[in-house]
Amino acid sequence: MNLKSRIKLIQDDITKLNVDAIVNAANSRLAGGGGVDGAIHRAAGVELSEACSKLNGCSTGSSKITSGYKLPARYIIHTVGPVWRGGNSNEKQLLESCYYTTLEIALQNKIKSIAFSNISTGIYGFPKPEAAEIAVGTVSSFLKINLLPEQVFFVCFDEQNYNLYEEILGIKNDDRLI
Ligand code: AR6
Repeated sequence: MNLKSRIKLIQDDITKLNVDAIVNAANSRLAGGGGVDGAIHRAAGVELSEACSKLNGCSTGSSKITSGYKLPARYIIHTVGPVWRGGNSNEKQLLESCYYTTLEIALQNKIKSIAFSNISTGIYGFPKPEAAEIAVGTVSSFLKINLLPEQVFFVCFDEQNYNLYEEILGIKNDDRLI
């Protein structure tokens, strides 16, 4: 499968997706919160909070895996994005590390399909254009040298992110999935 057919763009609620793993934009305590994290915790149920509380947190730029519990997805990979502090606090490298460490965990767990939320681009304030470039660049480099995951979905909730990814990925309107 060529690189282009392994990457898909969708505009949807990530909690609804029937994929092997979804990627949560978590905080370092893995304590649940607002945004996509809140939506995932609500949809997965209380067992997710119990599992997260046993993981000893997760540092910024790192990722940890749990079961998906009540979600259609089998796994959740929780990654902790950087808070945007103006751009001189290693934010770009840390965001790249979120995507990379998540993909490494996906590979170790033989995950075939994975859906990423737009890490750090909500409450954490990372500029969306730069975040989208980092997401697509890191995922593309990883897929070029690894057979798994076979399929990566970028899941955009807001129109601005969707349009940015559409442009970076060079997707025409007719290629839209929804
Ligand atoms: N499905 C897909 N994407 C979503 C959904 C959803 N249901 N809901 C929101 N988004 P954010 P962050 C998008 O704020 O910036 C939490 O409190 C949203 O449009 O969820 O990494 C955590 O506990 C945005 O583009 O994550 C942390 O404390 C993207 O998800 C903190 O927020 C990420 O926005 C993490 O902040």
